[in-house]
Amino acid sequence: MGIMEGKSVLVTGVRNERSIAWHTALSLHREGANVIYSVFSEREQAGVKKLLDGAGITAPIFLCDASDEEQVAHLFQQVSEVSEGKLAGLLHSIAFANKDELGGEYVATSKEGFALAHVSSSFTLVTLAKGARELLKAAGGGGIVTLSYLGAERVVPNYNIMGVAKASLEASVRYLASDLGAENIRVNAVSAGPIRTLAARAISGFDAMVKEVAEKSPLKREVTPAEVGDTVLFLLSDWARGVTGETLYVDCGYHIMGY
Ligand code: IMJ
Repeated sequence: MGIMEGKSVLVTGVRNERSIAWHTALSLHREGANVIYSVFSEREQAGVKKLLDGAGITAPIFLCDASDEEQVAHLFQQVSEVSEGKLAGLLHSIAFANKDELGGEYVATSKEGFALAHVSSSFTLVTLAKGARELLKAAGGGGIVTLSYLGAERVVPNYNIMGVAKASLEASVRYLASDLGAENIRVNAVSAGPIRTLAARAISGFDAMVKEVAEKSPLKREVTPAEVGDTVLFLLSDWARGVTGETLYVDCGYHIMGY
């Protein structure tokens, strides 16, 4: 009997087989959850369908641009219909910034790029939490998890505007946890170590950086998306029923090191 047996969980942000969201979904399926997918584009919808077919799983895959509040309202109508009006969990795995602002000096960030990164990467958590609230309440409470990165707290070369947006996201986790706690809705972040996903593709010097982080980390290796997925599963599950407002690092211990 899996810990998520009979529970519905909405997973956003799957883009391909390397996505942290996909590995979280695999952990959730393994523990018996009914996973519902929300993706950004039709291309990703076809991609997730293929991944599910390959794994012998059938699940609903809805289309939604989470930065459009009307589309999010429509998404939760559809989610309600396939989940008997009850949701046990939500994974927010969504971020976007202008590619040309993920490099060079942070001081060059444009007003539009600043707003875009915050709306896409941080405000979407607020919109999804608002949309999921009634369904989570109907389930007697549940978990919301988002994904962050060390660049929220420390200066990481090239991360720039995304670091500032992730700082906003982590603060938002705490305010949402405070608002929703009385309804037994918990809100947490997982801060993953660097992983070669689409979100890290073509970032200059990324491969060398992943290697160096692995060497300096207590566990002396790279973190895997499956390890991040299992930690997200834990935070979504009743095993984490006493944990809210937290940012939990899954980075082979890298962030504890001083040098
Ligand atoms: C991204 C940029 C710069 C340095 C980076 C990253 N490091 C890591 C990432 C060190 C680990 C990946 N990451 C944690 C992200 O949050 C990535 C977000 C992102 C990536 C892109 C690339 C393509 C694009 N826009 C993006 N917006 C956000 O056009």
